[in-house]
Amino acid sequence: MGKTAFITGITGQDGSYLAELLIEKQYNVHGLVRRSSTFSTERIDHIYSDVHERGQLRLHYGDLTDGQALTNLVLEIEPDEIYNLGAQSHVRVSYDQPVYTLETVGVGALNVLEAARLLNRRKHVRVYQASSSEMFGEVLETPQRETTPFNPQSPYACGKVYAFHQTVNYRRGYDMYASNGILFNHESERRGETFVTRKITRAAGRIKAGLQSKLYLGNLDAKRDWGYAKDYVEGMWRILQHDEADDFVLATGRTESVRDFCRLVFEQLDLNYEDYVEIDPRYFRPAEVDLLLGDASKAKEKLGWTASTDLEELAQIMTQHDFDLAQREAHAKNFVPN
Ligand code: NAP
Ligand code: G4F
Repeated sequence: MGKTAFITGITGQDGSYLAELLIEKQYNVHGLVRRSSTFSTERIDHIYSDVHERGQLRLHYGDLTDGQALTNLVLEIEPDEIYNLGAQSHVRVSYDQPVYTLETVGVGALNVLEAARLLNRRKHVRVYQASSSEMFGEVLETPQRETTPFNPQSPYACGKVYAFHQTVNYRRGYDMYASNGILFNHESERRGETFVTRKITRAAGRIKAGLQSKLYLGNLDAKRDWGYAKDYVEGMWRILQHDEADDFVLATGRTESVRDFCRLVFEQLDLNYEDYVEIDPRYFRPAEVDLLLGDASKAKEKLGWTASTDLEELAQIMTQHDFDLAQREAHAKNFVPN
């Protein structure tokens, strides 16, 4: 029988790709989903219908902030591996909802570690914590690596630093297998539409299809190290297969600005971004992270992991996907039933 994994955040971008990967690897996958008045399982519905009969994917209602229910669930499922991907993951929103963000990102991670500690008394479990390059904030060293000091710039990043240290503390204090993946930005056609890359590819596709005329953005000069989410979930899995728990940076080693990404995407649709992009100060942040650039040489050496999709390819995948989507939208809009 395959291993059992428990994924928090399974309905998100990374959770959906990770569930696919683990199912391919014959895992039994359990996922935590929040109850909401409309379904939030769009990214995993196709997996559920494919493997439903085999019972390889099971979803459970819960919330990272409800530690008691989370512990009950973990003790019932008895996973071999826990991937804690659940979070209020939007940096800009974390300024509007700082306490809630800290509850999910910080205390939520602690709830997962506590549940794992209790399970660990009767069964060995490995925990992956979704740490973030945002923890480097106003960077103190470039490129950023595992030894670079953290200097967080947002409530979200402060929560991630807290969760990072708790993960290390549980590893040391309770001799648990608990690892941090310090992941730089990774995107895809499943990226939430309010993150900047997807906002750009969605808008460019809609502009090309005649559905939209302008794209309003904030700081175009911020630079990010952007990779493809599918490559990064493979890295998460490799982190938990390593013989000992440790912390790893996953990144591409290349940084580009938001402006560069706009240019790349609009050019693929034979458009000039300067004709469509306008600045709206509402999208500026109280404090900005100006530059992220990761050094993933430890992951390459110890895990054999590298990011295999470059930025041009990533932009192409997302732009094509979102142009197709916009064309379907345009078609549906113009469809007049008999
Ligand atoms: P995402 O698409 O925003 O997904 C977040 C997931 O967390 C969703 O499934 C969401 O559920 C769930 N969630 C939110 N609040 C929750 C709560 N209180 N209890 C339980 N689940 C909750 O994020 P992502 O891009 O896949 O990122 C995955 C993780 O990696 C996050 O922890 C993020 O902070 C971290 N990270 C991401 C990146 C990146 O570039 N993508 C880089 C570094 C680290 P709903 O569907 O119900 O909203
Ligand atoms: O796409 P973003 O919102 O991603 P950000 O803030 O880098 O955070 C993402 O990556 C982190 C890893 O480093 C994750 F931990 C986190 O969960 C999330 O996945 O913004 C990227 C940059 C920022 O500098 C922002 O100021 O784009 C700039 N930007 C410019 N205009 C915008 C916009 N960002 C958004 N979301 N929307 C805009 O209109």
